[in-house]
Amino acid sequence: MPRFRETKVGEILNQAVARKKVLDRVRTVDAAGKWVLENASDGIITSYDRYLAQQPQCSFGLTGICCRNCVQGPCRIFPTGEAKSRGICGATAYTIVARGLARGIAGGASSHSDHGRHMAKTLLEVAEGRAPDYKISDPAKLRRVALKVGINPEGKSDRELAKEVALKALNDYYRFDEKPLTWLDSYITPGRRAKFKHTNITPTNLMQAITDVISQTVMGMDADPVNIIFGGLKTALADFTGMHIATDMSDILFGTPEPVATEANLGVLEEEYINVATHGHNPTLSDMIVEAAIQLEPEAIKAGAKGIKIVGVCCTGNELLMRKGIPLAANQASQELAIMTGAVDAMVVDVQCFLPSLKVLSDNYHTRLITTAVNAKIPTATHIDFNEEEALELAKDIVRQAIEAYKRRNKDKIRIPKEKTKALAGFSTEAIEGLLAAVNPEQPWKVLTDAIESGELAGVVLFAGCNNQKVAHDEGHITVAKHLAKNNVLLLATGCAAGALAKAGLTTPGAVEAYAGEGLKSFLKRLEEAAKPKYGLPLVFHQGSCVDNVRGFDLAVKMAETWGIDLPKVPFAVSAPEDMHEKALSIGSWFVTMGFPVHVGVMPPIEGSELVYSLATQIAYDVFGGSFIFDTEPESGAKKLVDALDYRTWKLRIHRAAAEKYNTSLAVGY
Ligand code: BF8
Ligand code: SF4
Repeated sequence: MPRFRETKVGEILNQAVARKKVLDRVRTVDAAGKWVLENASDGIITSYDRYLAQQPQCSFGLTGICCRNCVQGPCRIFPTGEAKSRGICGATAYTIVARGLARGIAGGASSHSDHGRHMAKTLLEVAEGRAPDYKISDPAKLRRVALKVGINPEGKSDRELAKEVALKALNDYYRFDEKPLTWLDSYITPGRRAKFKHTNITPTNLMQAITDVISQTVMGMDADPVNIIFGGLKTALADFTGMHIATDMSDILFGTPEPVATEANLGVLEEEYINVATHGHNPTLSDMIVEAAIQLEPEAIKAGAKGIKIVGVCCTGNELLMRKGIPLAANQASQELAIMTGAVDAMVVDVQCFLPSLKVLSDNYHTRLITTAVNAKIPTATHIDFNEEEALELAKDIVRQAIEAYKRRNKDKIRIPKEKTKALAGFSTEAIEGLLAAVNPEQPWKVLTDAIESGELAGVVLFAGCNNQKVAHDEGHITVAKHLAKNNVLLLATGCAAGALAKAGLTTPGAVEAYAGEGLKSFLKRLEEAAKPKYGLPLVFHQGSCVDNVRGFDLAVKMAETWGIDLPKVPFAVSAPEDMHEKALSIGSWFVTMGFPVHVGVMPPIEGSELVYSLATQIAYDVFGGSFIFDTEPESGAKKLVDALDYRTWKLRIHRAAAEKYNTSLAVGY
């Protein structure tokens, strides 16, 4: 039976103290960002200022005990007072907190699955000849994915196969046959499959998993917090599915990433060039912008510029960075600062994580803000309805808007910081396998698992997630990464975490020398000597955008398969030191159900219920083998991650010794 220990109030993080600390904090540790805020702000209000203006934030909202699920609300829960301790309908704190969390997961799952469906639809359009500007760039990946999801590629042309794969992916969204989702079932371990079946959280229809949890949490429905949270976890597994579809389709269309070298931070903007910032998540738009910029170079030169420079912001920036070596200008919290350099001629956004304030901000400059998605518009911004059938023409329209804006530049307002760093990216799980195979071609992943068993490495940690104004921009990511590197943890990163670490120079070989412990250094050196990678190996392996968290997951599965154990025993953990978006909630939740420790550096609104807090931190561990580690102090969060890895590695070693002694396989009795 799951253990439930009542938490003491004192054990729950003290929000009042945390809040006081964030008010006194520095805004950013990003050198270029700091420079812009100090030298180019001209009194312009940014999210850093708006965060302060919101203080103090409501403690009911902060702890999740405010409900607006019906029009009788808002209801707030007071710990004392008979009538006040329940909402008007009688919902208690644990019901309200659980509902809020489950709905947050549904928000994240909607975003990722929307993204995945768009990519699958694009692949279908390519296969049917309806998206002439795109192609199947990676037929080998297409065949790998086909085999993985149970499609026989034999004797089929790339387009025939692409159609079949795309339809099978889309089928995960719409079917009603009550079978587990293909893109979940094909990638998880047998142990996880059994666990999800046993706990009744296997989703069978991606869209339904999202609508089910919304229906489960409306007024007058489920009041049982455990049942609600399990509904949320089912939705989180649907999120995983949408993310894996997104990554697979993107690799097929645009290529599986291979290591590339480029630069990161606001210093990548160049005054003599027309700067186009691509921002959002969907590579179908940003990829075409790159192509349009190449074709329109003569028009840019005619306008007086040296050429067109494309830079990335947030996750679409990561997509371009890892596949095309396009420099990354900013992550989530520094997106406004990019415009404040006065050198961005157009910022083009697609979906997710762009700020509505960008328009007000860009009005202070010559910058043209262009929205492109039918479901993501900003009032008074230029809107160009992007679609894959006319992709290149529309991308050219967008780039031409940038050329026009360039002619209206105000030179007095251009203040570009010098700060930028070298950055390596493109470490897909396939690319990492290639590096390991240079050491051991027969059993590449054994190179990694042996290094962990021997104590050379402490384990693997994947950095995920966002920036959050509640903490100093990028500080959490950098602090945790340096601590883990010193403790010989192999580091992977995606999303804004990867952006933060890239801007801080941690995705370079130089950072290995500066920050890695002896074991990590020797491990990376061994790979380098065998594989001779063109750019060397970095301290942190940049794996891509947020949907690419599935790459880290796939890597953990490879480790589990090599050892012959299930995921909760693998020394692999996740850290989101600056979680912000509902997508981060959802990703964290599915990593927990997959059996991993997940460190979270900014408290989600669940402290209002000790029961839900305990579910996330204790019961999850009992049921799934993974759990949340909430810690708002980066150093202390990092220490807990190392402890969690050490515990798993220690157990592995003991069982290895026993297996050798009794000549059994590792997993027996374990
Ligand atoms: O999907 S890490 S702030 S940009 S949600 Fe958003 Fe968070 Fe950044 Fe990418 Ni992910
Ligand atoms: Fe209040 Fe219940 Fe309505 Fe929520 S659902 S707002 S707790 S009455």
